[in-house]
Amino acid sequence: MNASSPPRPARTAYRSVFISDVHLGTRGCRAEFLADFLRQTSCQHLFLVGDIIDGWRLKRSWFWDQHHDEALRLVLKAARGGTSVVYVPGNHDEMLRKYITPGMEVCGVRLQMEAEHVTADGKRLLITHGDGFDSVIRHARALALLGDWAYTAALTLNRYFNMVRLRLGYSYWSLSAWLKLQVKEAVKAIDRFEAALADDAKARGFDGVVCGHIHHAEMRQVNGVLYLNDGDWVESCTALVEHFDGRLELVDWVARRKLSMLARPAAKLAQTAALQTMREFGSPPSPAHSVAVSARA
Ligand SMILES: [Mn+2]
Repeated sequence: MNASSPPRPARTAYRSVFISDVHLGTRGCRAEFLADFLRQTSCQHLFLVGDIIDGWRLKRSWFWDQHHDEALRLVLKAARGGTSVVYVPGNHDEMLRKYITPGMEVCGVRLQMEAEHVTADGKRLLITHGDGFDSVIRHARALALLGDWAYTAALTLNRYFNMVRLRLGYSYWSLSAWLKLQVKEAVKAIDRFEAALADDAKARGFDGVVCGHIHHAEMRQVNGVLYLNDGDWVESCTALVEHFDGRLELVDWVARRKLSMLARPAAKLAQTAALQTMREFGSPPSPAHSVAVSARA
């Protein structure tokens, strides 16, 4: 046994993998989990369903570390290794849309405005990011994602808020009732988004639609077609996969690998410390980061 190379974990092979809303280039991106997923997965078809790279327009908040490098490197490695990789841009990487020409390919990755995929059991799927149907959502998305914890926090806040209101002579105003209404509206907005995409796919003769954009993984029949949302790698870490018999499945990588969304990667913390040191003492970055950068190619 070679002591220098650790044992490779067995890879799970799928016919197809669909991921979107990775938002590489932002702090919110869980690139370390995506890299872990990509390392342990192999597929014939990889679809990048938009919002993969973010921050083009917001240079000031651009964030990139070795995990972001690694995730991108693994995608390109898959393309080199024979996986058919198709990149359908979303609204956060829409600058790519301007450059798309028919048959365009960059580093083995095909760029397309939309894509089509036929599953092993013959289902014809339309692949699109989904931001074209934004008008039915408006500002509801963020509220839909308002979890229980935020709700509890809001209730506590509401108590203090009303103490101040009463002191100033105003009447009691229920934040919780307002929030409940907003969440209800947000859920309705997601329904509208799903229906709009499903109806469009149906009208164009598809059996289903694969999308992202709303960071809400879902797999269900909507108005007679399959609505498949592959989720995101920011708020959850999910992918849509197709098995070799055409069966579709949503993979929750955090649940499957028993990871914690609250944990920040050690390497990232180490790098932050290194940058801090650099700023204070003018010393070079940590060797770990230099290796990641030089391996970029
Ligand atoms: Mn989007």
